[in-house]
Amino acid sequence: MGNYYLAVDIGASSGRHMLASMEDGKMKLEEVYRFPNGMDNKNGTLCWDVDRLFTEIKNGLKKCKELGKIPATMGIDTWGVDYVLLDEKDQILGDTVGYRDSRTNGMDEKVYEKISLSALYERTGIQKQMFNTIYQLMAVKETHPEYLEQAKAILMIPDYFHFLLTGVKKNEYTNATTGQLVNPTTNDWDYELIDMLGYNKEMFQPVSMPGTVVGEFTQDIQNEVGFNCKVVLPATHDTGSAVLAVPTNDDNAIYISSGTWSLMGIERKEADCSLRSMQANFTNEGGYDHRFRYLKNIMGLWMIQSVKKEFTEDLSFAEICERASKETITSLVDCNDDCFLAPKSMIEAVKKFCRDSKQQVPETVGEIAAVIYNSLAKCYGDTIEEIEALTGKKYTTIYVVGGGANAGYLNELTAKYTGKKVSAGPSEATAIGNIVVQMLHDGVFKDLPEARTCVGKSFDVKIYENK
Ligand code: LFR
Repeated sequence: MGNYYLAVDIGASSGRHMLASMEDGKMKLEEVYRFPNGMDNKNGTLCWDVDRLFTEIKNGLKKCKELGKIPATMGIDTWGVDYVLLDEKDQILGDTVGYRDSRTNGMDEKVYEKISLSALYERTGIQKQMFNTIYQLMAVKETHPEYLEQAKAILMIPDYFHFLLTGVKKNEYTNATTGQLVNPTTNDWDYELIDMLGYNKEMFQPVSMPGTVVGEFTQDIQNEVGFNCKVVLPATHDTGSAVLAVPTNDDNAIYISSGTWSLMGIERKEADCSLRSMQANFTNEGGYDHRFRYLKNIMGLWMIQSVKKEFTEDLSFAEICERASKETITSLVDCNDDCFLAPKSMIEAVKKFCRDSKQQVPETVGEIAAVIYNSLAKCYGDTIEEIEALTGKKYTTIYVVGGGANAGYLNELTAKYTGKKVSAGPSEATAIGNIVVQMLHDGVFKDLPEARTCVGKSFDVKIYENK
C-alpha cells in the first residue's frame, strides 16, 4: 500500500476532504469529509466565515485520524481572488469580504486613474473581473486605508489556511496570478504596478510555485488533530487544480471546468496579452509548470444553484435537469451579464432579462432551468468561436471536468450548441488536480503528461455527440 495524499478542496458552495492513493497503477479517491460553504450577509457585506471553514478543515483531518488513514502530504485549494490582510500579530484586519460583494463597484475607475485598462492587461494578461484582488484592494484603500498601512501580510484564502496549519506564510503562484497583480513573464508580483496603485509592497510574500513544501503542522495542530503532516502547495486556485485533471495530453483540447463558474479555454505555454485578446476578455491565469490557462469566465452553475434555493419544491439537480429537458421555451439570456453576479433573486433576474429583451418569460421550474441551461450552452458555443478566431485553430473535443460534468442534460446541449464532441468527467477534477501536484512532488509521476494519462485511466468519462 502506497502513501495517502489529502486534498482539501473548498468551493463557493461546499468543501471536501478527499484522500487519494495509488492502486494497481490507478488513482483511487475517497471522500472522507464534506461541509457546506457560502457567503454570509454580515451587516450588508457578503463575507466568508474563515474561522468556521478552518474548524471544518481540522474536523476533516480528525476524520482521517479516526479512519487510520494518515496522509503523507496535504494541500488546500479554494476559489480565487479573495484574501485576508494580517496585522503584526497575525490577526485579520477587517472582514473577509467575498468576491460577490458590491464594494468593488466603481473601483475600476479608481484603478484606471493610475493605469489604463489596456496597460493593465498588457502587463498582467488577466481579464477584467470587477472582483479581482486588484479592485478589492482599491476598495480597501478607499474605505479603510489604515488596514493597508497596518498590513504585514496579504494571504490568499488557501495561503491563510496553510499558514494556520504550519505557521509559514507563502503566496502561491496560481492564485496570486488571478488577482491581477502578477507579471506573466517574471511570474512574480508586479511591484511597479503595486507601487503605482499605492498598495503596501511589504505585505506581499515571494511567490511560490505549486509543488513547494510549505511546512509541517505546528505542535498545536498536531495535538488537536492527532498527527503530523507535510503541507505541499497544490495549484491553490481551484480552477488551476481542475485543469490539471483534464484527462488528455492533446494540446488542442478545449476544457470547461464546470462548477459554480464555467471556466472555458485552452492551455498555452505563453500568455497572450494582446489588445485583441483583451477585447474578447480572455485571461491568462498562471498554471503548474508555467502552463497558462487561456480562458473565459462564464457565469456557470451558480445560476442553477441560485434558482434551486428559491424554488418552493426541494428538487435535486437531476430532477431540475429532467424537468428542463421536457420544455420547448427558446428564450436565452446573456449569462455573462453582471445582473446575474449576485442578484437578490436569480429567478427574477432571469425573468427580467427575458421580459426586457422581448422574449417569452419563463414561469415554471422547468422553463426557468431550460432557459439557464440553454443559455449556458449557447455561451459555450460563442466562446469556442472566439477561441478558434483568436488562435486560428479548430478544436474537435470539449473536456468538461468538475461537478458540472454530471449534468448530462447540459452536456447534451453543449454538444448541440457547439457541434463538438463532449467528454464529461472526472467530476472530482479539482481534488484530483490538487493531488496530482502532491504526487508529482512525491515522485509518483515523472511529469504532468504521465499524471494526466493516469487520470484518464483511473476515472470514468462519458462521451456526448451532437446527434
Ligand atoms: C471558480 C473560481 C474562478 C474564479 C472565481 C472567483 O471556483 O475560482 O476561477 O474566477 O471562482 O474566484
